[in-house]
Amino acid sequence: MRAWTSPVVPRLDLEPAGAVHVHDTATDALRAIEPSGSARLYVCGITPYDATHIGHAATYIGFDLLNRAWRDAGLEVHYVQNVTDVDDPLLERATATGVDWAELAERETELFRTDMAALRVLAPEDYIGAVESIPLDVELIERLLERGSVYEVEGDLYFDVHSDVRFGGVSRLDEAQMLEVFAQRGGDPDRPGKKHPLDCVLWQVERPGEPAWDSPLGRGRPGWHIECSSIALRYLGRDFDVQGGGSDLAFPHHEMSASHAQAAFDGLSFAHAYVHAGMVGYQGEKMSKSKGNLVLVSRLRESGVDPMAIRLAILAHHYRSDWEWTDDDLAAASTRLESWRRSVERTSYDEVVDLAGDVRRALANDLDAPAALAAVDAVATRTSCIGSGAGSGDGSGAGSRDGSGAGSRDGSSAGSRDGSGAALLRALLDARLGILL
Ligand code: 5CA
Ligand code: ZN
Repeated sequence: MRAWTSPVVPRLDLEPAGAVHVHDTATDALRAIEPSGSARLYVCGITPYDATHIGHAATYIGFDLLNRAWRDAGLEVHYVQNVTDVDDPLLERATATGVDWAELAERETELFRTDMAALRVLAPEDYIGAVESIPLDVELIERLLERGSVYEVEGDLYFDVHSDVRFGGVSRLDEAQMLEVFAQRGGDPDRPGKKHPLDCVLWQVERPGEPAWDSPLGRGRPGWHIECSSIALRYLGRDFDVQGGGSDLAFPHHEMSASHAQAAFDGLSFAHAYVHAGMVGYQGEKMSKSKGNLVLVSRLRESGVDPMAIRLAILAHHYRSDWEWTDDDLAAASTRLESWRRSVERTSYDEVVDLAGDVRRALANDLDAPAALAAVDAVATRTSCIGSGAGSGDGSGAGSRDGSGAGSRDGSSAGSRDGSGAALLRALLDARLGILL
């Protein structure tokens, strides 16, 4: 599947940055992620039945910080993201609105691409749809069948969660907690005929009125979790660096995806670390397509909001915290963006070199964007005081939106050790925070 056009990341004319530490749900600890060779990142993509909301954007911007941090450390990054372009909620929405499910998926995926490009999120190298990866699912399910991890209930194929001795190791929930969450997130704990309530569907036989594909497993369609196991294994290989998504995916989705892969291959760890973004709420509840309490990125853009203000509003919250979107977030971000744009021409090169150290340290410490923003604010405040005191102009040159000062076409940053830090500052904010001044 086609991804979106990735923005060019300026190379910083500085020593490469150090290792990044991120919180791993499986060990509940900060871990240094030091990939060997190229860094391998998988982030669960959208189910395209409605438009991108601020919660989605926050999750993808959170992982974009990791992608950018790795690149700044001199690593090549292989980033894979899926699109769940066939699944129950998508089919239900299509039926309810009388739209063809495939058209709905394509329309919302295209809108997502436009939103991601506007927010300057780096595109994945491989953007893979659930439908196009069905043959990979079938191959993995056949392997699980050979290993005795699969059984049948009225034609549907189920995964025996206890065939993976490490089941439970990603989310660290106990069985009672798992059971509660499983039912809320698409599971069917009470279906008669299952060996264990937590066992999940791998392949379901064709249902009337639903799309289905021919396969050696019979005509049907895959379950949800196998999609991310098979795509990650095929495109990133075993024991890749980070499996990411929102915290609502830790259980059952990431637990099941990891277990499918681990049951299929002896001694395999699916991912090295499992990283989860917090949930964004709105009007007192988790922002979600099913509840309909959405603030849509596309609608904000249509109303003339600068996408950089949306990105900055999101970056003001730590990726791991749960928070609630309000109009104040956007107002504060717009003020901040203006202040940065006013002060950029007034910064000295040495000042930006120091700032780069602070920004990189903040982001290396579990992607602490709020601390990075505070460091930029401190420089902006200082320079605007100096600037107005010295009468050095109104900073109108700082607002140039073409990014021409941020880096040369080949992506390397310009900078003059004896003078202005404007070019390096633009390049720093662009490369590390995805903010184009
Ligand atoms: N297609 C599956 C993953 S394989 C899926 O969960 N799709 S989704 O459209 O429901 O969510 C896409 C991503 O946004 C997931 O990583 C999810 O965890 C995240 N997400 C959903 N709602 C929120 C929210 N309110 N706040 C933060 N992240 C969210
Ligand atoms: Zn997924």
